[in-house]
Amino acid sequence: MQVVYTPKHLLHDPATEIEASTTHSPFEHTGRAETIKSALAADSRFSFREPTEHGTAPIKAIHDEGLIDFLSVAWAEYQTVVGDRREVVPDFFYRDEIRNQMGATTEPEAITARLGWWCFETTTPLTQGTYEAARAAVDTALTASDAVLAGERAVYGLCRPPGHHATRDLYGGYCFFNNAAIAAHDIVQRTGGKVTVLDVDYHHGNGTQEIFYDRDDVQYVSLHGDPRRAYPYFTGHADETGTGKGLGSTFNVPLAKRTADDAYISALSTCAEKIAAFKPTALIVSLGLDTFITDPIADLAVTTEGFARSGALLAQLGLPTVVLQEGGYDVQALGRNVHAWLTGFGA
Ligand code: OKP
Ligand code: ZN
Repeated sequence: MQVVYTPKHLLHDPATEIEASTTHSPFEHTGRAETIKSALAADSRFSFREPTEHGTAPIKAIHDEGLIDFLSVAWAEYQTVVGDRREVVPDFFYRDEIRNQMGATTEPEAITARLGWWCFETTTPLTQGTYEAARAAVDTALTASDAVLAGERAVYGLCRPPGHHATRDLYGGYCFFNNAAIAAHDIVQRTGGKVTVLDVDYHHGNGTQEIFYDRDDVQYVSLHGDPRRAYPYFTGHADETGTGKGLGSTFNVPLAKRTADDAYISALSTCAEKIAAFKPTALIVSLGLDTFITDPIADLAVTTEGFARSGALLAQLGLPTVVLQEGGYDVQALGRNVHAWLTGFGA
């Protein structure tokens, strides 16, 4: 199996994360992608290639151009206004209710205000090289989908930073650009066929869901920790099924705490049936390994064997498949778990 990887992810390198009412070292760090790379490089069934540059047009097809412009200048502009900061985090999040009775507003001018305009939470710092790393993650996803459109059965894009929490207009949840959504839309544009994004990360992919919520050419299927207890809290409930012509093209399966292999595989089989019924021409998997039994920020109980079974089950769909890296924070086990999933699929 081809693996698309670039060391440019190292350019996104925050030292701290503001989460759970404290500041600590980030769960989403450079070592994650490096350990996955090493685990796959040790198996000759995987061959590595670098992403090619795809420019901003495929990103503009999914995200507000203002978000791209902001991310390209934000870190540097903040330094000139606030002073030397290794990482940049908003201290004021814009919410419509702040202007109740006063009418809508537009993007403000001050960099400190723009941060809170484009970002939705505190755990996603901007660093000096964040924009370049996020652009490279998009190129990684698009290069993987290029290879699948050129005839590869399945290709793995080692995207970092991840993407599935980024909405059309907002970044957050360790995500800046929605790598999977950008690749899905690109495949639809180029083939005229339908695409499914299957999101198996522990966290609901609120961004991917929002981007495709009213569309009938991209199906979004997700199984994740129930948002009644799990981040991102406000999306991912079973009754969210799409809107307008997209009604029925979103399918959410919230999972109970400590869900283990057998129950997980059974839920995944239900998802596979939904995918088969949609009849997509290609499948994108948002692959998060934070459903793992010892993941430090999640509470499911899937094992390495469960990941191998997941890959094998999805391979049975027989679809051209682009697998894109999202979360997974037990770094001791992460390489082994990605390897198990991909070899289960059939590396
Ligand atoms: C990104 B991905 C709650 C922790 C939430 C942010 C999680 C972002 C996950 N105490 N922190 O979906 O793996
Ligand atoms: Zn996650």
